[in-house]
Amino acid sequence: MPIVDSKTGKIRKNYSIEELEKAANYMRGLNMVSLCAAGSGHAGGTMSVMDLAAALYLHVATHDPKDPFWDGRDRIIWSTGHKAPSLYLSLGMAGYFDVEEVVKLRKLYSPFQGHPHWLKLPGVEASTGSLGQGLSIAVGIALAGKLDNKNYQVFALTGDGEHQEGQIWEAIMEAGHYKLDNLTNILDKNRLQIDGWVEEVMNIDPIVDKYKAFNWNVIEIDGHNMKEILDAFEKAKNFKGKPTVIIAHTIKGKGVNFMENVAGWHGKSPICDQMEEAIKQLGLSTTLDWNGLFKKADDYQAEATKILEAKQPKFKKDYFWNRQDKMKVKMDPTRMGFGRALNEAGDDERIVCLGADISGSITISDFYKDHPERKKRFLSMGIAEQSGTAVAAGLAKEGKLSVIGTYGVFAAGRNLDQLRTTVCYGNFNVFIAGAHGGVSVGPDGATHQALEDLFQICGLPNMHVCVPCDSIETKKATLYMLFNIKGPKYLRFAREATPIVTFDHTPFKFGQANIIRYRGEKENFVDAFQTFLSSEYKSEKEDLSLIACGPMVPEAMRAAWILKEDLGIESRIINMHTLKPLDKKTIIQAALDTGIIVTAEEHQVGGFGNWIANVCSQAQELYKKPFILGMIGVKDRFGESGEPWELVKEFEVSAEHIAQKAKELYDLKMKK
Ligand SMILES: Cc1ncc(C[n+]2csc(CCOP(=O)(O)OP(=O)(O)O)c2C)c(N)n1
Repeated sequence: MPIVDSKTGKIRKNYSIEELEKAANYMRGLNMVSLCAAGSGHAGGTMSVMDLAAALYLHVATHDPKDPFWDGRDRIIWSTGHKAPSLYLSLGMAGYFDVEEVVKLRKLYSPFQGHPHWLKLPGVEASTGSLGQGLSIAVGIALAGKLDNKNYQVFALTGDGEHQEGQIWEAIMEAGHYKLDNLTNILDKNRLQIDGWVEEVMNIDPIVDKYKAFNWNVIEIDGHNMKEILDAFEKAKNFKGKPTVIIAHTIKGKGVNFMENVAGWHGKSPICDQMEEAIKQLGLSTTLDWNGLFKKADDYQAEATKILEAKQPKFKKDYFWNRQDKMKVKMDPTRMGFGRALNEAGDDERIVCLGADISGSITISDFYKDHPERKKRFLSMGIAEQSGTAVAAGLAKEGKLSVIGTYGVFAAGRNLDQLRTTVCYGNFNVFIAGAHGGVSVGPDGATHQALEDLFQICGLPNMHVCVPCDSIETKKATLYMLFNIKGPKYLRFAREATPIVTFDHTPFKFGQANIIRYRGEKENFVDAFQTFLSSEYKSEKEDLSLIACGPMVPEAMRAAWILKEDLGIESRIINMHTLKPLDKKTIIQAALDTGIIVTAEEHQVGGFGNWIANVCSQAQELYKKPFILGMIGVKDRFGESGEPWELVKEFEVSAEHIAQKAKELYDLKMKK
């Protein structure tokens, strides 16, 4: 049954095969415009799945766009959350909202998050983005339907790369075991994932035999043939006693010749020329008003910027990065330092790197850049972070220097038990790279923003933790930890380009903080500061201390600039790159010397700050000394989509927020 009026049971709209084909094509065009307006997103997979999406939402599923929570509706779970735009376009076409609204995709405050969030957009059934979880949600909903004797059908959309996650197979086993014939899994088998062909990254075939062995009904179709799609859904609905998987053979990037079957288009959005060409190829040049849609997106962005800027702390001038004629800074993502170090050190035969299908973006593949002979020591694990982590432990046990890396959210959170029991309890020499720490991953949104990883990681006994401040320090930290730390080690770095605030000759001693002092404005930001190893620093009786890690160190330095130039306040900046073991002496000394500590982290507040507070509260030296501590961090809320620098402001972790907090505490000290 198609789209219905839940009150009367009447059909609101029924699409013929031709109309469905036309709708899918139009959705592909709007997808191109929305991705282009967003400046990021996933072109390949959204295009491969569009015919299936159109069929499901406009013809197959029973639902009422005017009553998104109608109990009689079929439930659809977009397990493969990065294909969010295809879901949004389907909902829009079905009538949940004006489909053109989707051009607000991935922008700050938008309901069209980089990955779907069901609490932001009615019609979305579950929040997804961490691959491999959606099919389990669908199993739960199907079980509830059985328990309550409800007639709804449950659909899940999954990817072939996603089938490398162990959890997918747990869900498949559960659905087979419980004979969930109210569940249909649509497998978008476009044969590509991020690192290349699924077959080469981590083969999932023979997938038909595997599903059959797990007690599923299997239907194979051409996922771009609308008649075959509709027939398959009809057969699935009528099949009793087993869940059904529709294995849809598709083409990644379908409809645009330069995107088709090209892995590089997985997580990329078209630039303007490419979008125009795509629209032409889709035959939509005269029907799709992309100029008007762009204006809509720009107007929305202008409004969001206005709201954001109105909330920011204000100072005498604009101290933001590179807004002045002086204090210029160069930017480079910290992740680059990790890649450079692996590239430099990679000849050491003991090093084995494990890929988790995002190898380029986290730079772990730089290990074999210009060194094809090292490829045999780069082992692709597919999208299977948990097993990969335990594999790394096995390699380490046999004397390898194993390095595994993925986004921090998955490296720390998804793998926590593997890290705890296998890596840390066993005290294995495993290097874990937690990439895209903080809000750095911007428009991808909450599911991909590592804001809790330090809570997860720092509490593990035997773990060593380092969060370097720029790409130069990241390289030093990688090399040091790789060769000199024997045991579990976690290096947190970021995706977005952040200021370079050190030199090759700047001291870096693992476990010992650096102290940085602002000396006055210079042409280059980095020259305006002097850096000391903490043991070589003599107190200058500063007014307060700012303790930061990672890319918050440059923010703390900028805060020191603001505090001095705007308010005449002197700050001691402490670059606490090593979180575990912590340089307690330097923290206590800062509290004694300045009486004020402000911690700054690009993380849920406390992941870093609580450790500093913990040291201070247990320091006998501080007994009877007046002392205040404030913390800057994300205030107990999930991340969201937006440009990284917008999010730094939105989540109140900018230099301006540090300076504001520092001033507040300074005023308190002065009152005493
Ligand atoms: C748990 C987890 N690990 C890694 C990622 C990053 N990631 C997003 S999409 C993707 C590849 C997905 O491949 P596939 O399922 O084949 O999707 P398609 O190629 O059809 O887009 C990866 C690794 C993620 N979102 N979740």
